[in-house]
Amino acid sequence: MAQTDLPAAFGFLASARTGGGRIPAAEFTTRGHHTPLSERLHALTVDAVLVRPHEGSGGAHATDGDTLVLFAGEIYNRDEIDDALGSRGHASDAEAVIGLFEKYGPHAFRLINGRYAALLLAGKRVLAATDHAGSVPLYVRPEPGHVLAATEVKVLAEAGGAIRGAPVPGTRRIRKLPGVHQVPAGAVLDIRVDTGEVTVHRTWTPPVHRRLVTESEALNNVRAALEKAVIRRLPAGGRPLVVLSGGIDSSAVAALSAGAATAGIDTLSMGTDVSNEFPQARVVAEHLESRHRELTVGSGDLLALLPHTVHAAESFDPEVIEYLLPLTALYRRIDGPPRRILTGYGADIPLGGMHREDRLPNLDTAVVFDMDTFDGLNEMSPVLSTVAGHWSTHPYWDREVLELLTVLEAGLKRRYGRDKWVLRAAMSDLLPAETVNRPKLGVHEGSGTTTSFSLLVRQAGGAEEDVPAVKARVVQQLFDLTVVGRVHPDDIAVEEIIGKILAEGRR
Ligand code: AMP
Ligand code: PCX
Ligand code: MG
Repeated sequence: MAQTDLPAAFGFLASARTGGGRIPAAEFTTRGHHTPLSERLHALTVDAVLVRPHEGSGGAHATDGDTLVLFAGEIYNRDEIDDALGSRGHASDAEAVIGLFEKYGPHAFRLINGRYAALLLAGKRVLAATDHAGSVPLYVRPEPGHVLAATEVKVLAEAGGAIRGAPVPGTRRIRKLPGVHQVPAGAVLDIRVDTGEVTVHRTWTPPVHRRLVTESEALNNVRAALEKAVIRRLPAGGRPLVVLSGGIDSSAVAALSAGAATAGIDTLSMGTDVSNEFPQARVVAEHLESRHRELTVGSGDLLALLPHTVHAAESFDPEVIEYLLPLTALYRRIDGPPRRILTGYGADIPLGGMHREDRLPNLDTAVVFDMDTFDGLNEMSPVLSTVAGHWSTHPYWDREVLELLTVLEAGLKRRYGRDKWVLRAAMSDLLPAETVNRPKLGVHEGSGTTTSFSLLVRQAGGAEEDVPAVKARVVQQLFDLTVVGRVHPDDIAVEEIIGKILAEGRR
């Protein structure tokens, strides 16, 4: 658990070199104070910039002898780690990583349940590590003698002049950015700085087995694990903000937060002029006595944020961008001091919540597929909210909760004609019956995002059957412009891009 309300750092850029090499300008989407750092280790020169929510320099990096750690994000199982290391007290997460590395070497990263990206430099090696979900994206550009790493790929695009280099098996190259690779979810890239050679170690993989357990065991375990995950994510003293759609996923997080946060909780719901789920969210807010706010965004204003969403998530999956667009709008309008935000994001992936039919084999196929394909989508990237200075965290993708939910047999996920049955049953005593029982729309549906984006394409002259393909081209172009080309998202008109794509299609 973080010592303060927010992680010590939201992101970083680092350069490690044996000889010369330049560090690019640190132009992050993430808002925060930039703290420069320069260290000479035995064999490496390290220059870095940490992006931090507060002024100051403590907590996000740690040094011990010839080892340096840069750490963005937070660890949720500090209690277990401190026990294993025999340390108690107020060391930072970065220091905990150093302690683990001294005892376990690169296996250290198998032991962490967190939301983080970390860089560990020791000897001639750079270890670039992500959490199990890759929820804080991390990118590297390894070249002989010089390794660059950053939590936003646009920062590495800034470096320019890269050589394509050899492919690194087990990592993904980034579109139009030669030499740049994304660290996979649940992985450590072990990079030799002198040669630029990379070895990939997996530290987590989605479980593929399933467990048959009784109803009561399943729901007790789900309740306990989710409660623990929520508690570990609450601010030390102040009020958490729960982004609440009124569906079971976020309502469960709100209920468990309200039960544990001594100062009470705030809830926030967004809708558009086209569609909202305000009444459903209000039922929950009233039940939990949260300080509740509703936020209406015009659908034109919402669509104008498409470039900002791609720019923050650095993703060009058209469906993911539709999910993230309303959240982008929401986060950007949370004014005031930096907040710790809890979401219900990701519950539908291990629970097969998006799957709307009764057959269990198909449900488990959908879960397997989604658990195999989330990597690289960046749908849980903190940048979506750190762009406005806030830290988001997703309890359903806590490593323990995720594992538990994934391995439950499909018949506990869909039961008695109900989707996400085990979660609904686990939460039935804390929420109104109508909330527990109501099938929920996805965020993109509840807010009318999908419809509005489709309408925009149709109004520009796109044919109905071309809408999905045009959307895919639009987000890809937005990626090329804002991430690769570093055009500011405010300077992009989505209608113009759609118009060009349709004109190209007609040629
Ligand atoms: P969903 O899977 O549709 O529930 O969306 C993922 C998460 O995003 C939810 O669990 C909420 O935390 C958040 N969210 C979705 N829609 C809204 C909304 N209309 N207002 C506030 N938060 C939302
Ligand atoms: N969601 C889902 C996740 C979206 C699907 N992502 C994936 N398959 N990798 C969730 O919250 O679980 C909605 C709106 O539903 C976002
Ligand atoms: Mg959901």
